[in-house]
Amino acid sequence: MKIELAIEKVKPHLTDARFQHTLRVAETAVKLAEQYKASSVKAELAAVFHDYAKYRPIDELASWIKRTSLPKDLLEYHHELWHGPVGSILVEIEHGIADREIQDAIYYHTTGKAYMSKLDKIIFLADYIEPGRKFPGVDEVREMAKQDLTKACWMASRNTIAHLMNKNATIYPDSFHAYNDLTKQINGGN
Ligand code: DGI
Ligand code: FE
Ligand code: FE
Repeated sequence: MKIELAIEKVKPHLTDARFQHTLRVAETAVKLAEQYKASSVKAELAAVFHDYAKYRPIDELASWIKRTSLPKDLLEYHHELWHGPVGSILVEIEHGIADREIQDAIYYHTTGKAYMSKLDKIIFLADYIEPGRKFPGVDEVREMAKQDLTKACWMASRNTIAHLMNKNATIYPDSFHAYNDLTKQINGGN
């Protein structure tokens, strides 16, 4: 799908603020793809659709999880975690985007996972460091993103888990799997 059409398809599903965020994630993802030699075409398309399902009603998201092969344990965790996995399915059903790499990057953009591909890392990181984000510590991650994709993802994963733990939130297993795997990748250790 051409990027202009993708943007047109996504816009009505998002608030204006979320649409602006999406455009910034796309711009950031393209830069990271160029820098780290991934497909900027796939990065841009995945970024444009990454929050596609964000504003579906909670019961519709739950219904997609129940009716498809998505893991049922998602239902035991916060509904914020559902828009990535459901979005990865809806882009295919509603827009014919049947590209596993793009769909995985959409699927895992919130939590990450073990063994993230380069495209998974780019979307995960772009969502975290896009210029509108103001998380504590984000500038450090932005700096690291210029040097080392994996280390920057590790910092984003660590910051997100630490933030969630400070709020006494539950953490989805994939978030821990991402952190553990990225830690091994940067340390080579355990
Ligand atoms: O959709 P966005 O707001 O652009 O960003 P996102 O998809 O990365 O994150 C949505 C929210 O999900 C954000 O507030 C952080 C939160 N989150 C990420 N991992 C976990 C999580 N929330 C819980 N409860 N558990 C997690 O493992
Ligand atoms: Fe999201
Ligand atoms: Fe996002």
